[in-house]
Amino acid sequence: MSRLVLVLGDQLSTGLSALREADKSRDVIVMAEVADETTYVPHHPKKIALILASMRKFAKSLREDGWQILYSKLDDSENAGSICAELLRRAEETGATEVLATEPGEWRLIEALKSCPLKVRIHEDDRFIASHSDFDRWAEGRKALRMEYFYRDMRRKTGLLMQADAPAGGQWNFDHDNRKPAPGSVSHAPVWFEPDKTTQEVLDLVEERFSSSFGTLHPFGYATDRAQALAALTHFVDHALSSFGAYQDAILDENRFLYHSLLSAYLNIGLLGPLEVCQAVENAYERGDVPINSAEGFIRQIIGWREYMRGIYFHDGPEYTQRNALNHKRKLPDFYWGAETGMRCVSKAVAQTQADAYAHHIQRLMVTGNFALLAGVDPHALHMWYLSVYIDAFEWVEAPNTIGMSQFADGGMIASKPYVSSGNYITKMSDHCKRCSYDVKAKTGAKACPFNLLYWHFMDRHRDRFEGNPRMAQMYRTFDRMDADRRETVLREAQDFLDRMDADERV
Ligand code: FAD
Ligand code: DLZ
Ligand code: SF4
Repeated sequence: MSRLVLVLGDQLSTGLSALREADKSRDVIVMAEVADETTYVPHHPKKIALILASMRKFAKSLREDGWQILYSKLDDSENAGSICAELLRRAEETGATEVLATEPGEWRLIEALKSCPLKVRIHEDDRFIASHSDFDRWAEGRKALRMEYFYRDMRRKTGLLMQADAPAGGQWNFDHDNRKPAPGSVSHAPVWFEPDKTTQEVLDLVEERFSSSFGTLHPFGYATDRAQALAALTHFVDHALSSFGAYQDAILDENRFLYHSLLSAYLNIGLLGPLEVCQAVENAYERGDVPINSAEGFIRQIIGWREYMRGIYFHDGPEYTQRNALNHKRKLPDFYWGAETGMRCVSKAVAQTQADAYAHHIQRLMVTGNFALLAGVDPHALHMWYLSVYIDAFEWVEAPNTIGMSQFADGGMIASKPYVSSGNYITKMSDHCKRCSYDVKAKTGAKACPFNLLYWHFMDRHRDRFEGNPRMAQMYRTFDRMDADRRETVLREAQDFLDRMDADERV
């Protein structure tokens, strides 16, 4: 009796655990474009296009490799609309009673597979460096789950940038070399790919079905198969990696990508593997083509942050996305969905997100994330926004970044202090402020940068929680040294700003 082998839209890797378990001569692969997955959040049209085009091309390559595949397109008339319903339909068609699956990257879909009335065997997704048990073992008995220590274990485990037992370059972490402000200009541009026939068909379908969603579909240049993703990796290593480290935290008004790799989506849907990406970076370092701060900084993002975030998501369980330690309840302002705002940094990050389904890490963390945290936006609403609008967003990686790192809504499981800053940080790392309708130097008054006002509002309303945090004590001392009238003015103006924002006035 044949079995069904489920391959999801972010499981496009030939070494997938369910495929390894399957028998090419008798088992049948099921791949399904379904309404439920394309609409559970209002995904950016580019994200839907990336996934559907990559699914179709991956299915073709599996077929050429001799697999039997039952593939459902989104507009097939018999399409049952959800992963479980498609499995049931295919089980009836083939007589299969058993399904081999690879663990999905979201609790929502894991639960759906578990409650699907078929025998579904879920295999761990081992396209990661740390398994669930590796992470649980590491976490056991620790008071704080800090990324840095986890990362060192991952360096030892993979041997990446290791010289015997010691880290290459004599240090584990070169982050202090990776904080250069915005460079005057950037010589590099990412590589884009002309849509082929398959991608064009998907673009037509997505345009017809999802054109009212937030996000611009055209031009579409993301890689949609492994060969293209590998070309994007090579392009990054050859042209951008050497400057990646130094400018990792910089933001430029006129350049959306700086020296970032844009590889996250390809990694997350399985077109690239984390180890091969890190090995390409390590090779460039060993050839002497890139400095240690770039190689280490990049590898840390992948075997450190990426693996750690996944570990936290699965370690903490399905309730993680509901956490709201700071009890923030404000609705997400309309300017996250493209309404006008005078805050140049925010409007540029959102416009870029709308155009490319991409913004780099510091824009996500220190602009849109920082603003939401300062303003007290409901972290779950913000989580749904990040999950919708970014090309690389899947809950296992998006939620810990949003709920934990960016919003401190997990109460400090990931971050030892909230990532909040006034306009100072943004003006140091970017050139936005020169073109803003607000004045970053103004601390009060009609022109005062809202980040400056809201920073103190945040500190004031969370004094009980953070005053005792040694990393924040200095800021409380600064606040307390302010003249009482000035303190009162700042808080009043911050509240006034929030009231106007809540009333949907242009701020
Ligand atoms: P680069 O700057 O070139 O970094 C290299 C790679 O490192 C990335 O491709 C990515 O795989 C990995 N990486 C870097 N930082 C992180 C991180 N914090 N967590 C996990 N991996 C990391 N990343 C996602 O992949 N999906 C998300 O949905 C996502 N949501 C985020 C939400 C918020 C609020 C924040 C602050 C960060 C989020 N990130 C997410 C992490 C990070 O912003 C993106 O991985 C990165 O911007 C992707 O662009 P890039 O490929 O050019 O990355
Ligand atoms: C994100 C996504 C989208 C938009 N569409 C599909 C789809 O039609 N079929 C599919 O198998 N997967 C899709 N995906 C990816 C899934 O949502 C993803 O597997 C889960 O969110 C778990 O990470
Ligand atoms: Fe952003 Fe404030 Fe600078 Fe304007 S002045 S760009 S709001 S940090």
